[in-house]
Amino acid sequence: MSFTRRAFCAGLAGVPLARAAWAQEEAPRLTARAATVQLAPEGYPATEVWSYDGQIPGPQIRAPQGSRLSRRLVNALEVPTTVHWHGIRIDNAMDGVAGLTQDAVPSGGRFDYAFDLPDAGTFWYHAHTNSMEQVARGLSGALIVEESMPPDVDRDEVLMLDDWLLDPETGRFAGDFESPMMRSHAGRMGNLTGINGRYDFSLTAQQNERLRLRLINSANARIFVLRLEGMTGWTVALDGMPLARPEPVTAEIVLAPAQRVDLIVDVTAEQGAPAALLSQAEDDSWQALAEVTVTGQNSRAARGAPAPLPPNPRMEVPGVTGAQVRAMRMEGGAMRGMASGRFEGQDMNFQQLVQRGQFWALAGQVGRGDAPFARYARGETARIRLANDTAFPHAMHLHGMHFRKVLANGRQGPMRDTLLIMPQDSAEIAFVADNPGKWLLHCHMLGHAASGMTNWIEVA
Ligand SMILES: [Cu+2]
Repeated sequence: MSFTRRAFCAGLAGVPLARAAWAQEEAPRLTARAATVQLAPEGYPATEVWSYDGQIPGPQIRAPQGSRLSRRLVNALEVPTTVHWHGIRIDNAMDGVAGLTQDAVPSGGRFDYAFDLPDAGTFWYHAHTNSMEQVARGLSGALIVEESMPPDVDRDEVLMLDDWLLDPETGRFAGDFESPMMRSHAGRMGNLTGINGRYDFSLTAQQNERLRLRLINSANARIFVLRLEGMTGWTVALDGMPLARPEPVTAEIVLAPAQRVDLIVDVTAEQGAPAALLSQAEDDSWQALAEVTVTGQNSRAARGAPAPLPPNPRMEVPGVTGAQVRAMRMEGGAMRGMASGRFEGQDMNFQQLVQRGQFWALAGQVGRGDAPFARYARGETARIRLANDTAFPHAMHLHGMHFRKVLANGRQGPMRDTLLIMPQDSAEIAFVADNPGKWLLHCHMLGHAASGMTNWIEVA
């Protein structure tokens, strides 16, 4: 199954936003509903998606740091759903995890989300009820929390990277969302990649223009490996959290599912010269994921390295040396399997687990158990050693708090909420358990999360 790239008229179809209906509401609505969207190239059938407000991706939400965000989720789908506000250090009751922090919102129901935004940065929101299927069908959008003093850039562009597994004959989502093959291997990979709902997303820019590019990987399982062409850039934030100092982009940018990277890039290409965000394809060739058409020259001369973004509050992780290290072994999946795991309160061997559609375990626990992996006193420094004993990479995401990787010599990596751990690799993460509640720690390859790679912690 593949798509051919066809000539077509460029430009995003204007999607009207109904605003008048909101006027009387306490909070603006975010409606989860079916819609028909042209994801495949023109000439192929349109796709029935599950969307927020009829758009793929959902509406871009922007709010100032320190403000309170409220949205009334209206569930116009035929299935229950919830919204998770990924990366926000949020009030636990607003985290959107069905069965842990709230009941799923039934079809026809609604739920009022309202929470503070302590951190500026690039975040996103997505379904967290049967997320394997619901995110794949389109239920995600960008959530941008703006600094009070934004960096000196000419433009701020949000790029939601995604892939879709579509049947070219019908335009429908292809394959079985429960597919054991996908769940036990790398996950559900699309046959069409794109940005902001377009397989042929493009930008126009001038030479010397300075852009802030907020990249969000909203794919179910795809790790994007990216390069800049005709642009030089710096990484200024990861998963929304500013780096202490911008780092020049000198190598590939690896963006695992759910991860974000904020880049500040200068367009160096002259008019007519190639410029693009390139993505490495399965055959290792480099394809333009976003073409940048350079039209003329910006009047401003090329600038030096950008200043760091202002830090967010509570970015230090003290007390790592004395903190108890808890081991979380990641195991299972095709080619490795595992001896046994605990599923729904029972110890089972791998064959019994496979019969139940389960393939993975975190610390011996298959799927979310009744007891948390660990309980932390509020304010305690937590330290978890994640060891990947599987044949696949996993993007481990912690809800409610951000962590730092513990490096050699007492150093710490950048603060983030999702960490890619390669096969046979391990990583230690540390964080201050300062946000009370029940928080998931799970793989963001969503098929893995649905088939065992979900655990949780509790902060009292
Ligand atoms: Cu995984």
